[in-house]
Amino acid sequence: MRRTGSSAVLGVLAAAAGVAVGELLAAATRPPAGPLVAVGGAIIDATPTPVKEFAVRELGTADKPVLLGSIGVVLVVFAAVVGLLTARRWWFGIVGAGILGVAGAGAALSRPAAGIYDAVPSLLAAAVAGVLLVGAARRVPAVAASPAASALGKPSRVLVDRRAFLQAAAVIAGGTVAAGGAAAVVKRARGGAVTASRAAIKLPAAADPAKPLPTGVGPGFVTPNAGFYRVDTALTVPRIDVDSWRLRVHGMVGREQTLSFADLLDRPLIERVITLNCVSNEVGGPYIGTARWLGVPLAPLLREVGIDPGADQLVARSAEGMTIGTPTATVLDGRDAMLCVGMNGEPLPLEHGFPVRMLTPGLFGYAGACKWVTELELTTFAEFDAYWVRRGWAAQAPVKTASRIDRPQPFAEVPAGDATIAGVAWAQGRGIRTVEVRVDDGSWQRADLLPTPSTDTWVQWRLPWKPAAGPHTLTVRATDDTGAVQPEARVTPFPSGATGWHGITVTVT
Ligand SMILES: Nc1nc2c(c(=O)[nH]1)N[C@H]1C(S)=C(S)[C@@H](COP(=O)(O)O)O[C@H]1N2
Ligand SMILES: [Mo]
Repeated sequence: MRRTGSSAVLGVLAAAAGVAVGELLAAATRPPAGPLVAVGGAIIDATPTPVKEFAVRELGTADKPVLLGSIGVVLVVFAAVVGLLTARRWWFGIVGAGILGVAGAGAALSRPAAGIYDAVPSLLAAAVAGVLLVGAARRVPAVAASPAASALGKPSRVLVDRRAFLQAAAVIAGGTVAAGGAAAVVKRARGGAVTASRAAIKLPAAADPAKPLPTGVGPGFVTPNAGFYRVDTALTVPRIDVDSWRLRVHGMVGREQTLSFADLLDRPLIERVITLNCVSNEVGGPYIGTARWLGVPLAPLLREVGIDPGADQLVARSAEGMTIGTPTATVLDGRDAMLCVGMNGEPLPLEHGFPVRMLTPGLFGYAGACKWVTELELTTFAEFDAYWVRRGWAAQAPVKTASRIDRPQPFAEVPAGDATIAGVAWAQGRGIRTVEVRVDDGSWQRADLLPTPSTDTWVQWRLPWKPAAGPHTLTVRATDDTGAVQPEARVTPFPSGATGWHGITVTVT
């Protein structure tokens, strides 16, 4: 059998075995230090903003599997080439594995909250891959050059013993499957423990509950947890043990304070229906949802620790190293900024920040809604740029007045007769005064607004429509309660949120 093919395969198998062992060690000790997750996280943090915007827009939540898959492809190609080279010079195997080890260890050490020990899984992965590859190359030596080829004067093909190759490949593949399987089992057990502790949580009733939704609220006003959009940089969902979770409140404060989950639940809780949306949402996009949130009001908690009057920024830090900066004045201005522990009647789902996330009504998520929060630091905007601000996004990020058509769907075929155009509009904090819809080049018609519990949520609207047959363009615009009309001019989500009217075309048949 030909040496090129066999040595490429041995290279890939050795790399896979190394990664599997590294992942196993990380899974059992420090999950974020796993070579794949560490490299993926480092790539996400280093990705230029336009590329990240593209990924969020085009891939949505598939961005993470796509990233991990791409890392896998690069690794396979690299390992195959190293395998080929090692068949010629054994030390190529050591150099190749070393490069991977340094890359993985560097990535792991660059992760927020990393300790020196986080380099170990990647270094172990490299050691295992290097030893296996060099060992396999020795056990599967070249046996002969293909005589037929040399007789014809072609460059000779080097052959290896098929049996020796299959044996070496089977041993490495078996080890990979065993280590990979064990890593999966350990990860699952850890995840299962967190899921179980979440399920065991009994959230207290709110001291200040949300009023029942006003009658006349339409279906879909509250977004179910399973359908709530998710946007974050976490390649794997952080799994936080609620018993050892702590929130440290520090920085420019009178008295630093550390709270446990039980401490939070001991405080009077509020419950509010609030709409959250993402600055990356395109006009008409899906990154918006409304939930009934249960949590601790933030303003009284901050007043207790004593805020230095100069501290104009509250920086929330999360377990996996996100930083989100919120103007202190915004948190204290009377709105329901809160530390959420519950979402729609259950503990926060893991994806939405379990056990605790921040929420600031009226601000885009990246400026007020840190998930998996573990630290609140009082500081200044002059002193510290939060994660997205460092990448060029606006430091001040109030939501923009916007509206969306949900019914009919774009390009739908609408039967002639009585139809309804419907959707949502939002301007959290300000409230929506009117929503208008235009059919083709007609005049703006006022839509009916359905009731809302407060100005912190979206507003559902609808407009009866008796369409004539043929294609039609529908456009919507909202006016908020300050009288400001949603701007027509289209701007991109970067750096402070998209603007522009949402328009769709439909065909009436
Ligand atoms: N820890 C952490 N918190 C985060 C983010 C993140 O990447 N990491 N993303 C923010 C952004 S950009 C948004 S829009 C909201 C989304 O919250 P959701 O995923 O619960 O809908 O979370 C915010 N909080
Ligand atoms: Mo966002």
